[in-house]
Amino acid sequence: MTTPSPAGTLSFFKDLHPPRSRFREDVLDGLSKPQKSIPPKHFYDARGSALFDDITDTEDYYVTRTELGILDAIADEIAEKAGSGAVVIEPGSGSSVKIDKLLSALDHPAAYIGLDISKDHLITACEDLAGRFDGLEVGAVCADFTQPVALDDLPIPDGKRLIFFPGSTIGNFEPGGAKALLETLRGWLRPGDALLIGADRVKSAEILENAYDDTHGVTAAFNLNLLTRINRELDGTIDVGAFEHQAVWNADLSRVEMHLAARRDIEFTVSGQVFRMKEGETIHTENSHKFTIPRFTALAASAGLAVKQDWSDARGYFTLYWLERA
Ligand code: SAH
Ligand code: AVI
Repeated sequence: MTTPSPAGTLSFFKDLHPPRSRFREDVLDGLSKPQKSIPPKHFYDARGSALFDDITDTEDYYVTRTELGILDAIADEIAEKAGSGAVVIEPGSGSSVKIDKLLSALDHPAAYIGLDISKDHLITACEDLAGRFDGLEVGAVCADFTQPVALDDLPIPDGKRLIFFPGSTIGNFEPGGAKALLETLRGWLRPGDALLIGADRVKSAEILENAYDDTHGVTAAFNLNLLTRINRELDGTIDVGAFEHQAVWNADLSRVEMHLAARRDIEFTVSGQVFRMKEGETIHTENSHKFTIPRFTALAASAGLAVKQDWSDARGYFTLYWLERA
């Protein structure tokens, strides 16, 4: 067993205070719609972030393992393209497992900046990273990347920027939102900078549904934790046991949908507001869009980004794209 390195020191931490009140608004709005829904960014309280990490270790969730395999295979090429002294910025960094591979491959990266909505998880992950990479400047930004984030106001060192957006997090947005997010990321790029982004591919319904309903029930726990979070933070009275996790491949919209389905007729309150659900009615909690290469290329182009290169695994499960301003 390796001994973990002691936590390092951050060169900066900036809290842009993703507003907690949005959680209340989003939940109350979402539960008031005919098809109840809650945006997936609210999965990531401390427990949700830890459960996501556990998902990535399950056999059924092929996504993380596959992307890590591609990163291993292309490490030298990426290092060559990024050049020496790159400044790596990772939105939705989570626990930053993939970043170890990328930073180890790069030639003397100058700095790493992690940006995530899940504050404590972000700080711990970035401090750990600073402990592992001696001499690397590590900054952390707690922000919601669906809102404007002015990178120029942050103490980010000069150097060629490599924005690293792995994990197919882009797939968690509907087409309009995905385009808007890519436009935000494009706004962080200057001429010569690049965006390395991972996007999961279309494949059989069976593989996809198993990936989002793993046999150990970790994804179910991740989904149901949203209700626990509502009870804790929004004074909710939801009987979590009255809900079950569902994952369904929607071929028409090319996405896996996650829902929380009521097992029986149920009534509950959130922040004093009363909600009723019929047996079988669902709360739609996440979309995970899957892309063909041409589809993703077209999405990138719609946001003013050109695919300069792409790499896939042998099974064609997942693709990493190198994008630059078109
Ligand atoms: N990059 C990691 C983690 C993916 S999980 C990987 O590839 O495995 C998605 C991450 O994005 C989580 O850490 C979550 O907290 C973060 N996230 C989700 N929505 C976000 C938002 N709107 N703004 C900032 N971070 C967000
Ligand atoms: C973070 N995101 C890309 C994951 C996904 O695959 O859509 C979140 C997730 N939901 C269930 N399992 C994993």
